[in-house]
Amino acid sequence: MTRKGEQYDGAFDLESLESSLCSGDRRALARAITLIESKRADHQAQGTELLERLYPKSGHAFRLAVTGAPGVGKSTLIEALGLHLVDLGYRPAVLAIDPSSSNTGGALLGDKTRMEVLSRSESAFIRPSPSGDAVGGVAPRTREAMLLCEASGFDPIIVETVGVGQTETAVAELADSVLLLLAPGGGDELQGLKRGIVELADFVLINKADGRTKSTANILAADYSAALSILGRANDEERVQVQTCSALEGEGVAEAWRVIEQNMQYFVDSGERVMARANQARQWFWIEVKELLSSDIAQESALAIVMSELENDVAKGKLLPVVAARRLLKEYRAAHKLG
Ligand SMILES: Nc1nc2c(ncn2[C@@H]2O[C@H](COP(=O)(O)OP(=O)(O)OP(=O)(O)O)[C@@H](O)[C@H]2O)c(=O)[nH]1
Ligand SMILES: [Mg+2]
Repeated sequence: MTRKGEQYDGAFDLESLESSLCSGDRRALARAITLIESKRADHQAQGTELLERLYPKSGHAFRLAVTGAPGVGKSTLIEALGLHLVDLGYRPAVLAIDPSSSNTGGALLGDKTRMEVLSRSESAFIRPSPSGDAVGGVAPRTREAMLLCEASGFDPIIVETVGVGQTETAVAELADSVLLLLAPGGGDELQGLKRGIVELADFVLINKADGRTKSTANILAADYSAALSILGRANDEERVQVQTCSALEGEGVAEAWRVIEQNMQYFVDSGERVMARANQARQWFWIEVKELLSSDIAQESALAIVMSELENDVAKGKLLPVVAARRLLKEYRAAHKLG
């Protein structure tokens, strides 16, 4: 195959991709994210090379996670917030992690998630990421995508993720601040508290404070404020802020941003960002080590039979998962003569 053919076949010209990306070209950024998300070995190698080159140019944006139950209005809020940010002169990037795609492998995004008005803005970048089967609702390559957005000059980076179980923890590890969005009618109204959100969320926003749900939203906000002031953190500055908004009508969005922005400023001025980046990098390293190790073990053909036997025994309840895992690791070490 000719070199031209290889290019056509999907090889990327890294140098021109890098320079276009760094000049803020949204198409180049989208292509770079496609590259790092690709499962092709040659793309993965190129993707890693690109990330290594861009790593020194990343890390300076504010990383905000927006989490909450399905349908509370995360995408609607992010669109309203994004438009407000553009008005203020920011260049926001939105990475929307779509859980519905885990079975299909492709993003099945509704109109709202596409954030059509915001996506028309030259100053904004929106990218849906299929979450795949990643633990915690964070797409496997969300961290890399975030770095690419930063290198491309986008700031802040907003990550939309559905709050299910472990998500908040996974998201808190990658974001500087976590905004928990709630809405009336969620059934168990104080659900966020139960999931330990006091430790994880920096802001609580009660959405849909409009029309028929306005009064319930206000009651919910008062309940949360009261509960958080009892359960909350020791000093006032660190206490979780509770506000109401209507993402649909754009009410309360600027007010919410004002609080987030203050927090963001403090984050930089106090030197907390430097510490947060160090922690995030450390956590990321261990996540990668675990992923690499488990995929290495899973690909070990000599262990295929042992692995499926152990898995079956675990599924039948005959063997404790932790015992099975230890046994597998022992076999792996023996196969590699690791003592
Ligand atoms: N009344 C009212 N409806 C809203 C508001 N914000 C969002 N909605 C509606 O709530 C529904 C869900 O909104 P989305 O923004 O898609 O919610 P989401 O949290 O992103 O949903 P998922 O991504 O599926 O988890 C849509 O029909 C919105 O129009 C609001 O402030 N007020
Ligand atoms: Mg959404």
